Amino acid sequence: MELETIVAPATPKGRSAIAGIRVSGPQGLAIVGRLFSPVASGRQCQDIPPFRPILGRIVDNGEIIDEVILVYYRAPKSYTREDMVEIFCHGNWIIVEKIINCLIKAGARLAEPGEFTMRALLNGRIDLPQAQAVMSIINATSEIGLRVGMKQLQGELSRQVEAIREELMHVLAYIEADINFPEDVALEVDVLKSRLAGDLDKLIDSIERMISGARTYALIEEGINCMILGYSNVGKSMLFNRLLGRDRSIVYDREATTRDLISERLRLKGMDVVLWDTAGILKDVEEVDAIAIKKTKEALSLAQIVILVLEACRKLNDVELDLLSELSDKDVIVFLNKSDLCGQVDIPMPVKSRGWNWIIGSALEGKGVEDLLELIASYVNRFVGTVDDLFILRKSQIFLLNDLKLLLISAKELLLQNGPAEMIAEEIREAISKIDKLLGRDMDQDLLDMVFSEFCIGK
Ligand SMILES: Nc1nc2c(ncn2[C@@H]2O[C@H](COP(=O)(O)OP(=O)(O)O)[C@@H](O)[C@H]2O)c(=O)[nH]1
Ligand SMILES: [Mg+2]
Repeated sequence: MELETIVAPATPKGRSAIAGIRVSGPQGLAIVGRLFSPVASGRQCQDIPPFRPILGRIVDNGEIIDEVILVYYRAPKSYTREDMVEIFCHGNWIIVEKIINCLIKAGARLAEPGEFTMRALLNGRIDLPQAQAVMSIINATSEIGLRVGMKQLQGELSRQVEAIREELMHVLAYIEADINFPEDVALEVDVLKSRLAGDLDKLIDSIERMISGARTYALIEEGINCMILGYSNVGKSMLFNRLLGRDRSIVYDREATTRDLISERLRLKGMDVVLWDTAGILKDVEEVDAIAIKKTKEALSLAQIVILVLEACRKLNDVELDLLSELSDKDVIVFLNKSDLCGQVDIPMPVKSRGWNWIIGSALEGKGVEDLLELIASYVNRFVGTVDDLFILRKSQIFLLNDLKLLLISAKELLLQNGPAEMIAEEIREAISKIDKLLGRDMDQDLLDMVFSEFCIGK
């Protein structure tokens, strides 16, 4: 069966100078040829030269729909490696829809989301990590996100995964060659085994690095969570409003004013941070206030950065001391608020001893707020790391990497415990098949569907 020719808008719905429409498939040029008439006289659509912009008209039943520029990309030198045509018309959605409808009448089919990129993958021009990079480049919300996308599009992740695959093939070759390690444990075999185990260890390390880099990347795209926490009435909501630069959360001189978790996005040096205002932590409260505090504590596990608000002019109370110890594994910035109320501010001992950064300020007067924003930005940067540490993978692929890691751990243990070579080889073969899935070689349709369902149409 011949592959269908697909069509889709390549630019977003709306008004613009120019809009793009893409056609891909073996019948691409023929289908477009039924509507397109080049302005240069005497030229037939069939002999349109490739890779050159051609001015012409899209005509349907004698009616001129638009004047357009058309570019024909001859297979395999196109985005999909198929014959492709791109039509650039005036950027009015009515025109775009009309042209697409005409192309459908002429024999094309409307593309599914991501179908062009899927074809590029199926035709071997890119692999799965590169296809995902394409989507990330379109969707990135941060400078670093874009750079990671570009790195992955150049094949960086694929190269690293490929290197792991090669290494595993190497290990497999050794194990298969000597499928029965001799019973009279020769010294050489032991040396070989521990060397192979060492190799596996290194691979496990690099897989862990990828998993954590992919998790961090996902967080960057979702927005890094920064949670304001503290006792009641210390000025959390006022500080929250100050950081946002607008009056979002209610500030009131009474306990438990804030009950729901309130979150807002804050753009900080090119990164999205999600800032959370929370209910004040109190002891021995009931009903709705107890629920509010429970919610706050549950949300705490999602926070990458915590801003602990304390009152600059009074000693820590028991609740605050407890809270401090609950935060021991968090990245904490302490904001000593209401410093306008006293002359001298003493930094509480437990804050000093934890080595946390602190800022003396006043939400009321706006003092220390700029410093706090700077500090949050530097925490975000530290959390993000560098472009080299980040990878774009979907959850299902992170699961694949995790399976891969477990297989290698099990292979390593079998190796060290003199397990049967067939079993070790089997684990490694299984691991290699996971890698092929990850690279999109194994064409696991479920995985492909999941990845491409998130694409926009026309890509
Ligand atoms: N003097 C002074 N009062 C403040 C400051 N920040 C907040 N307040 C007051 O403290 C009270 C509680 O503030 P709020 O933001 O609702 O505290 P929350 O319960 O921690 O959210 C309000 O009356 C605020 O006006 C500050 O920096 N200085
Ligand atoms: Mg509040």
